[in-house]
Amino acid sequence: MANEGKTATTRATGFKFDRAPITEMVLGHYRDRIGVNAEHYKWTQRAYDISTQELGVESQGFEVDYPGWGGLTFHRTSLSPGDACYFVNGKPVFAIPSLPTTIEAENFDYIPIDGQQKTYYDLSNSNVGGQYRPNEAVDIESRGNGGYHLTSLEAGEWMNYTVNVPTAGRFKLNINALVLSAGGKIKIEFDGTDKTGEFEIPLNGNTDWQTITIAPQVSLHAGVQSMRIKIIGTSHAFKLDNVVVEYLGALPTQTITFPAIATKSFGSANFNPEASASSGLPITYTSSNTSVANIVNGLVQIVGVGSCLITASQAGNDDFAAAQSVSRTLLVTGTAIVTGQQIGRAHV
Ligand SMILES: [Ca+2]
Ligand SMILES: [Ca+2]
Repeated sequence: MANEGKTATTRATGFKFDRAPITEMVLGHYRDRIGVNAEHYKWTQRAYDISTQELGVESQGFEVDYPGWGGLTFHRTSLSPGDACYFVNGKPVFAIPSLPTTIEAENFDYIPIDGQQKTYYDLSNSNVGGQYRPNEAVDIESRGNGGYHLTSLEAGEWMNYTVNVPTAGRFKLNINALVLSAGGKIKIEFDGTDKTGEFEIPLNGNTDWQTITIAPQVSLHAGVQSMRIKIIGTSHAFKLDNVVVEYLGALPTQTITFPAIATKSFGSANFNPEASASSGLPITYTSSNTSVANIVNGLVQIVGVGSCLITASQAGNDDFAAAQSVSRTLLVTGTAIVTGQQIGRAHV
């Protein structure tokens, strides 16, 4: 029974609004793909915000696959309203590149409507090179070897590429560029986070196409995400063929230190179990028995007599892998006589 436990009924258990996720796809369409005025989708946004807050849309992940579930926030960010593709005979072929790989600069995301401010931002309205994607504004020239590159790169322009990172890790970013003059700069963001800083492309006397490392090591989280190339500094300072992403290795590990928890008496105040992660990132606690203890605002709240396991977790981020969780036993002694006074004390 491969599908046992994966029925809609099971997935909907505990949901306040079992159709809430549908707002996600609608919002993604109007806000990110079409780009209508915020006034026109404010109630959809409101419904989405509330359902996210109430249901934890992100945390449901693959377990819930109503139509539209995760279409925006799980698989995409609002920075990727278009689709990853390359073109054959003028027609888009949709495919999301998986890192590590080489991303051809001319294969920026495609959206069937005007891509300005959605999948790219280009300061000249036409494709001044006229090649490959003649109806879009990004400027593309032919290399003469069957390949293409971006030209007429001006300060303020950007191109977005939807990419997949199957495994979080450390990567090296290189570009293949033809340097024309000094002062050209490039920056690459992943999911809106600057990963390279403003890299100034050196005028090093090499007048041929060359590979230039713009970031010796960046950390990327796993998942489909936006890779956005931003052009800064001097305009028309270089032409761009591609971005070569190399895999360097896994993210650094982190460990959790979690001291034993002293025996508590029923009625003790909320307390911090004082686990810590070697990364310095915040710890998340869970309780194995919520009739003995709950977690409230990061503190353990004793609600009954008995024992339970308090588990400390750290899910990792762009810079650290998830830590191995550590559990400690919490023993609560005393008599669980529910009086007004004890209820009050238990919530101190
Ligand atoms: Ca242009
Ligand atoms: Ca341009």
